[in-house]
Amino acid sequence: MTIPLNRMVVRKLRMRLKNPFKTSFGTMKDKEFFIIEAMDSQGNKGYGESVAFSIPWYTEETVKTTFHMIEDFFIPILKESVIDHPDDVSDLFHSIRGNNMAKAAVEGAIWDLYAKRKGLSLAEALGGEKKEIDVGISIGIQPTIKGLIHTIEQSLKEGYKRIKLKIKPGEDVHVLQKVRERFPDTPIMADANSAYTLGDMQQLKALDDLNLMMIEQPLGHDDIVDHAKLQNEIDTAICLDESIHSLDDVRKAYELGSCKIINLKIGRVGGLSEARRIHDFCREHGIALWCGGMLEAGVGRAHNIAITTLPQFVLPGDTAGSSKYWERDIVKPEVITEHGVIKIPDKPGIGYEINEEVMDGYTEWVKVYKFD
Ligand code: OSB
Ligand code: MG
Repeated sequence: MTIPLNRMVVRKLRMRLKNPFKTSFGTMKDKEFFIIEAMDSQGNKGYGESVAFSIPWYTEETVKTTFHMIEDFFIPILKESVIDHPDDVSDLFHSIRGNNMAKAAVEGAIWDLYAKRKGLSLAEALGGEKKEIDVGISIGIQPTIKGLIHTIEQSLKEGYKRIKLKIKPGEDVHVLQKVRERFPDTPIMADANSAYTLGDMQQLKALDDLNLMMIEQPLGHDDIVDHAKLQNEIDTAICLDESIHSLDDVRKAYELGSCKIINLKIGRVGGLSEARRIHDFCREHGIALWCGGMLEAGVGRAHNIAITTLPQFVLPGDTAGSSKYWERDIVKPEVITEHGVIKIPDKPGIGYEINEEVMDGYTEWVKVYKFD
């Protein structure tokens, strides 16, 4: 049945993170993003959230390119099209190269709208069956090792199922050795955000001795060849993040042996439909998946939670509760992690309401696009 789109709304928000988040590429204090609303002729509303950062240091997209793509390409395409199923959206956007995060923000709103129209939770609409999901925590680079160890202790007390530590050259082996001494058996992994090359083999081999669950994206953001060489040299599983933009990238990485694990981010792969296709491939080929995070507010967080209910998400993700990131989140109830577990909401769509009052407080501007 056709989804009769009546209008779309693009809302620009800016939220201050509770704590600045430091990675190998830089430190983030504020999150700027868009909430996309898709409304049908009955007044049902679906929501998506964009995840590109203000500066293109994770991938090439930015907050400004997101808006340019959505306003100048994706909304005009939708105005001229008939959509029967959210899977149609990624097909319609296929003629536009790249810009996956912009595509995903719009597609996500239509997935939520579709699920609400069907009276299904987004998790159910995607085919997910888990009633709760395990979550880990991603800890940014800390000023001192003592502070880092304290943060890890706190996180373990709160029940997070695994600890991910950001690393960069110079703040890697000696830090992780100290952490390992203090937490010999804790599931710990490291994320380098592309900060190394094969020339850093000595550090990479030293990391290999620390019994890490995995090393995430040690090498180039656009590389899968050197990662395959590295995976041949080390026992620790490599997990790819930045290099995976599509099912085709997953297939090639699998064929080359570039990784054993994939961090799936809905925005990076262009939306939930492609995420589901990747999930199915990984299930068939025994590649372990987990859902990464982009410091999302509640809407993006809800989408991550929904996709994680699919069965091949076998490792804890980075989607912690709202209170790790925000003084107040834009959804009600906020996303709550208890004992390292998030319970899947069973209401239609994303399963969280928009807290309009809170969202208005973070809104810089709103633009409405009528579909008549
Ligand atoms: O590489 O997974 C990453 C945050 C910003 C940019 C890139 C990454 C991250 C995280 C944190 O690791 C994920 C989260 O807690 O949302
Ligand atoms: Mg990463």
